[in-house]
Amino acid sequence: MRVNVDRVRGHIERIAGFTASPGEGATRMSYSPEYRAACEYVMAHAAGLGAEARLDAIGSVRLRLPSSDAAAPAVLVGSHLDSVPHGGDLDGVLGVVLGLEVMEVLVREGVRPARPLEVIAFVEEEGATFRCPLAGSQLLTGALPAEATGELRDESGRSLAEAARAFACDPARLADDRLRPESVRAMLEVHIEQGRVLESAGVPVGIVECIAGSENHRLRLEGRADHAGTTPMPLRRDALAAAAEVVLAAERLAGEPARPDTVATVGRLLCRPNAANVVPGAVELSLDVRDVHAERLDDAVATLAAAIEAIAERRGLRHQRERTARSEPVACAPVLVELLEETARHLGISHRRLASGALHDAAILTRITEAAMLFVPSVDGASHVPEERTEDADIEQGAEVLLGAVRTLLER
Ligand code: HGY
Ligand code: MN
Ligand code: MN
Ligand code: MN
Repeated sequence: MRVNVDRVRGHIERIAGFTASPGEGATRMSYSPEYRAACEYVMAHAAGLGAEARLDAIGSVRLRLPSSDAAAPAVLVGSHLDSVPHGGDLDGVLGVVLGLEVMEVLVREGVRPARPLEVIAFVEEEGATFRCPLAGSQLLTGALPAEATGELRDESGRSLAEAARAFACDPARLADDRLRPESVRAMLEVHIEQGRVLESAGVPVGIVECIAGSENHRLRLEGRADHAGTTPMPLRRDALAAAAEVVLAAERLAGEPARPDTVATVGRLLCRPNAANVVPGAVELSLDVRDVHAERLDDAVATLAAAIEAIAERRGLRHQRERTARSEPVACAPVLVELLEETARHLGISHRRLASGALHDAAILTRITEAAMLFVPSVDGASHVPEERTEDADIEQGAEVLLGAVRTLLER
């Protein structure tokens, strides 16, 4: 039996309706009412298929298809349901609904696999609430200690543990839900590419060889708020002017030819007091630096830190920089990369290898099991925006490769 792309598109459209910004993209923050609605939708569908469907200790969705050996290490298919603010309908959601679709095909075929198939939607993948990308998969694999649930806090100061408890989950039971090497056979994640490589190559399926690592920092620049009319320019300690130099320093550094895989972004900036006639006294900004090579990532962060120091010094500002997250660049499991290639070849589906500049839960799962990723093309490379789109034909081909690879892993 083949995947049913209309069923997949139906799931995507239903989940797209669970947003705090209707008509302006997907805004589905972890633990929000929209997030709950999306979780309940996929859990209800999986339960209808006869799968066990639940929220785990920290609010990730866990869908488990019964097998002839319930204790055997499971094949995981996962991604995420949380979004960035005003994001697209496919980022993360595609990987979850394709896991659900694979489950549905197997159930409709009457297959009782030799080992469990578990579909997971990891909570807080984007890090848009607690400023720590991949928080859910890091907590579930032990990449982050359980104590971090009490330390990660949102803008209101609420901890991830408090948010999970308010979501009727029990973070104290995290150990029971941990993903361990002995309980996992392999993990596959299907995701939109969010770039332009596949579209420009005219190839429907990407097989990811390596996933970039990243460092996230919170930088606070403190100068002096002053009257915008009476403060002479040479006497100012303008925190926003300094922040502007930092933004340009990050852009220049990452654009150096010697750093072909480095990217750096200042995506958030808070200015105080943020009034037109007051020289900005303090600015808080986010730094997101990435590379597929760990030593280059380290060098880029160190170079940028030195540039920030020099800017603050020259302008007489105080500054505090705090690292809020780090995920290491990883290689996907070669044996799974080959399995995905073999499956695509067998299906006659055109494919190519590529790197991922985006972070993914699969990168965290490489710590405890063989993990790999499939990409499908993003129209015009658009992602993290409402215009995010992928053609049905590409979704269908990616889903067929996933189904074929999962069938193999369930029986091996
Ligand atoms: O930021 C990322 O790379 C991913 O979308 N969380
Ligand atoms: Mn994303
Ligand atoms: Mn994603
Ligand atoms: Mn991902």
